[in-house]
Amino acid sequence: MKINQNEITPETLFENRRKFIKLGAASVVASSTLMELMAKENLPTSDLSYKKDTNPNNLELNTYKQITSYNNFYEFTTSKEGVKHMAHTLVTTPWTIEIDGLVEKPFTIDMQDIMKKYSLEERIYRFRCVEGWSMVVPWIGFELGKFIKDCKPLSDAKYVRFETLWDDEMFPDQARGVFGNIKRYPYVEGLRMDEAMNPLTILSVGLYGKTLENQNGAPIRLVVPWKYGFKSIKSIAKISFVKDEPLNSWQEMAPHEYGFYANVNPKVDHPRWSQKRERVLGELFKQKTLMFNGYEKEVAHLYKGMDLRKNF
Ligand SMILES: Nc1nc2c(c(=O)[nH]1)N[C@H]1C(S)=C(S)[C@@H](COP(=O)(O)O)O[C@H]1N2
Ligand SMILES: [Mo]
Repeated sequence: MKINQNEITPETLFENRRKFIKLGAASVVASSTLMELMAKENLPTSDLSYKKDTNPNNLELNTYKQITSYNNFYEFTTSKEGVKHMAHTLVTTPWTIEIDGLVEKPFTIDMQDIMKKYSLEERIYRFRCVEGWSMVVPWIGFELGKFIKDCKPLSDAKYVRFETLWDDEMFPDQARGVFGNIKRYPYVEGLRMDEAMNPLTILSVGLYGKTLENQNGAPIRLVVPWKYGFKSIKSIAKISFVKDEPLNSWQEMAPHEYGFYANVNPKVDHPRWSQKRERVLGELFKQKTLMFNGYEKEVAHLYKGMDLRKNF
C-alpha cells in the first residue's frame, strides 16, 4: 500500500520510527528514509537519547501537535493558542541554573553540563491542569531527586523553591509591571523535600524524543504528575533550598483558590468549578479525574494524616 505523504501525521511517523528502531540494524535503510521524510515535512526529529518508558498504565498519548499548541505560559500571554507564536523571544542558549540557600556550597550549573551529567529517560505521565483539561505527555528527563542529591542540601532544608527566569526582553509580560498577568515575577513554585525526592518528580528537558519547545518551558522545567499543572514550573533559572514553605505565585495571587500542595483531588472542588471531571485535549467527552491524578499508590503516603481539604 502506498501512503500519501500528506496523510502522514507526526505521530504515525514517530511511531513508525520507533518500530524501526526496535527492529534494529536490518531496518537502517527504511529508518533513514523515514528520517528524511520527517525532515522534509518539518516534523520533530529526535535529538535526545534516552531510555524508553514501558508505559505500564497503557496511557494513550496526546499528539506532539496538541502538546505544543495549547499552553499556559503567562510570561508570554494568557492565550493558550497564542503562546507558541510568541515564544521565539525566549533564548535558551546559554542557560544556567543557580543553586542557593541551605546547601553545603551554592553553585551555578550550565545547561550543557546538566545534559552531560544526567542520563535521560522517558516518562509517560498524565498531566492535569487545575482549569479542567488534561493530556498525556511522553516527557524526557531525569529524577529531580538525583539532581537534589548533587546539590548537597543541609539537614534543615525542608522545602525546594523554584524560579523561572526573569528577563523582560525575552518574556513580554514581565515588562508590564503591575499590569502583567502574574502579580509578581518571576513565577515561583515549591515542593516539600519528600515530594521533591519522590521518584515520580522529574526535571524535563524534552518530549516526544526532542528537546523542549520554548512554549513547553525550554530548556528545563519541572514535572510533578500528581499535582495540578501550575506546580510544573517552566524555564527554571534558580533552585533554592529553604526552611519554610515557599509562597508560590498562584497562592500569592489567589490564596483561597490555589494552595501550596495543589494535589489533583476530584473530591475538593475549586471555589469556581468542579474538579470531578476533566477534558482530555482532543476528546469530546469528559472523563473522571483520578485521586492524585492516578498516582495514589506512589504518593498517598506523603500526605498521611493531613487534611487534604485544608491543605489544598
Ligand atoms: N513559568 C511558568 N510556568 C508555568 C506556567 C506559567 O504561566 N509560567 N503555567 C503553568 C500551568 S497553569 C500549566 S497547566 C503548565 C502548562 O504546561 P504546558 O504548556 O507545557 O502544557 O505549566 C505551568 N508552568
Ligand atoms: Mo494550569
